[in-house]
Order: sequence, then structure tokens, then C-alpha cells
Amino acid sequence: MTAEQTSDQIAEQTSSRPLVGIVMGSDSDHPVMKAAEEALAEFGIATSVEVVSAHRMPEDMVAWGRGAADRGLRVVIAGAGGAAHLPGMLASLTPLPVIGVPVPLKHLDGMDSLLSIVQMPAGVPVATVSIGGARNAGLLAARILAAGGDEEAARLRERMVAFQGELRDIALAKGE
Ligand code: RP5
Repeated sequence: MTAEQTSDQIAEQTSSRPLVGIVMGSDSDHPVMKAAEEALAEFGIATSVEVVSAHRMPEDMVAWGRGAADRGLRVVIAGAGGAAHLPGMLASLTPLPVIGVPVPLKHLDGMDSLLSIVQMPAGVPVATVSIGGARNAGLLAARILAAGGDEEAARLRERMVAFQGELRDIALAKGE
């Protein structure tokens, strides 16, 4: 993806079948979590985006997690704040890789969210990004999909290399 591409071009290249499921504990997490959607859209990767609260709708969470792989999803990004149990619970329900996003709330600067997500027991991994790090969660999901052996993965790897080249330019431009 290059900076010159319009959003129409990006949408055209986005596969229609969601490969990454983005879930969050509350609609109030969306301002943080939308960066994951945006990052994946830049790589033409379709997402599904839903609110699934571990504490307020546990049965929906179990159904969502159990069915994720059968719905065609390949990676899960789960964001939550405070007592942020959603990523870990989903990791216990699905065989898919789960990326956890600690959402910062007004108390404790997101440290509560981070510690709730990162300290998982052995056997139930969650790849935790930084507090509020939803963009990196999206980029990590793209890298996971890019690691496959098919043509689509090769296309994603090519895009990722181009994106990494842009990062170098951005870093250098910041010094100007
Ligand atoms: C968590 O509680 C959610 O993930 C959210 O970050 C937090 C606050 O939710 P609301 O009270 O704004 O719905 O479960």
C-alpha cells in the first residue's frame, strides 16, 4: 500500500470475507480500537467488529469465541479496559491467535488493563500490545496472515515490506 492510494482503491482491494475478528468489551472502547480496523484496511484485510463483554454478556462471549474459527476468522484482536478479561477468555475458547489490546480508562492509566491481559497462565497465550496500541495489534494481525504459504500471504508480505520502507522515510522526515 502506498500513501497515494485512495480509500476507494483500498476498499476495492479489501477481501470481503473477514479474516480478523475485532472485539471489545464496550462500545466505549471503539475510539481506541478503530486504529486496528484502519491498519488492517490499509492492507486490504477485511474485519468484523463487535462488542462482546466478558462480564456483561458472558454467554455471547463463549459463543463468539467457540465459533470464531468456523466463521472463517484467522486472527482475533480483543480490546478491553479495567478488569480486562476478554482477550484471555477468548484465548481459552478458540485455537486462533489472540492479540490483546489494553484500553486505557480514566483510572490507573491503563496499567490495570495491561496487567489483566498480559499475565496469562502457561498454555493460554495472548500476544499483548502496548496500552492503547490498537494500531500495532492490526499490524501484528497482518503479519500473522502474511506468514502463510499461499499467494495471498505472499501479497501481504510484499505490502508489509513496502510499509516498512515507508516507516524509515517517516522516521527520517521527523528529524527535518
Ligand atoms: C470494560 O469496561 C470495557 O472493555 C471498557 O473498557 C470498560 C468500561 O466500559 P463502559 O462502562 O464504558 O461500558 O469491560
